[in-house]
Amino acid sequence: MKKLFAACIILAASALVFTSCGSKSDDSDEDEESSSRSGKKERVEKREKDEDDFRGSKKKTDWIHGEDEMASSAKEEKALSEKLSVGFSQVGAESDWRRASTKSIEDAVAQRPQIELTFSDAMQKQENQIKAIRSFIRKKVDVIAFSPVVSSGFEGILKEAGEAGIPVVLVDRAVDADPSLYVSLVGSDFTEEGRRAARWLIANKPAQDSIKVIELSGTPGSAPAIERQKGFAEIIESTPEIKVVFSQSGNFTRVEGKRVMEAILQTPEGKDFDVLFAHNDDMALGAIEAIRDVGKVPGKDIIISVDGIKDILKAIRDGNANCTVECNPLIGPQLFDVIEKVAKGETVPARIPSIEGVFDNVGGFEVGDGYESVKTTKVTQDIIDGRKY
Ligand code: GYE
Repeated sequence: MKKLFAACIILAASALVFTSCGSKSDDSDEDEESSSRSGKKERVEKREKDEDDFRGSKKKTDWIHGEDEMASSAKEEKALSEKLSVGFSQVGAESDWRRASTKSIEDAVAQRPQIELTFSDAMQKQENQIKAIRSFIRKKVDVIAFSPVVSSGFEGILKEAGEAGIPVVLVDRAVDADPSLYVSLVGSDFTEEGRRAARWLIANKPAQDSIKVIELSGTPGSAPAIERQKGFAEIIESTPEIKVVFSQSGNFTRVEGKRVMEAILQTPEGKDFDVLFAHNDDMALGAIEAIRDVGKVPGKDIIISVDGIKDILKAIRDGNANCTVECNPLIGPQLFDVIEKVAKGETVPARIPSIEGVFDNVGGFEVGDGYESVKTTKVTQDIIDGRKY
């Protein structure tokens, strides 16, 4: 709880209007009146109430912002009443990708004064996320957005949001629930990312009869872990010499990636691996440390991962890793475009994909799906310098 509170403070300090830490007291009065909020009058009433909530929450964080909430003039009152309140529940801060995604959301909000964001960090726990979403419903925000920690188990809370008339936009990860329970999913195609990783491997595989792959998978039950594994398996299926000999979760973090790899490297099968496929760069970077620690040379075996963070691009440049399939975390602007449309009642596509490439130490390999051509980009210093995360 302390940690969670600390995370909340950090986020609040970075200029977000922070009104929920998913704390117990925040969630105790869930049966507050649920409103349909369809009519204009209700909307206005709700906004007026939001205004009060907003001022109330501001009071709570006053010592951080050093603002005088009593100073709001009639003009400011009006501006507040026109705000669009959004509740966003983030997975956590487990990877560089995730931190870049949070930053992108903060930056997008900073550009849009009309957005009043309530940000909550789930610290990789679904229960925290459900609590946060419930508190957004209670607050009667205009739109709820969240990046689900895992795929299953969200039906109930999505139904609660639906009953309260609050549209939900999914960010980055999908849920295993009736699609009518949310309006759109803004994010990457993880299955295709897994396929791209496998296509790259097939194009660059060592000439030997048996190729042993270690797979470091992401958070169990999360959409990127399930789908990257599926896409990778689908493509290597037709190349019988490629075999996944270990598939273990490193929970998308560097620390766990390293720990799991250390254990695998102690097994006879793991010791002689040929390829590491990590579901994200952070786990690959942890594994590279583990490989070094046992006196092996990273880069001798093939290392492929997903995300495209600066640190892995450097590792590719230095010959310590081979390929990263890009997954774009900078979806803040795209997300708030969608949210604003949804709030206006406009129709938005059910699926909004991010545009992504693939980086390696060679360049020019075709890793597309046969319909769309995707050629790998060789990592250069300019690319590393231009990377924001
Ligand atoms: O690949 C990983 C992160 O959901 C796409 O989550 C995201 C994944 C990303 O922690 O680094």
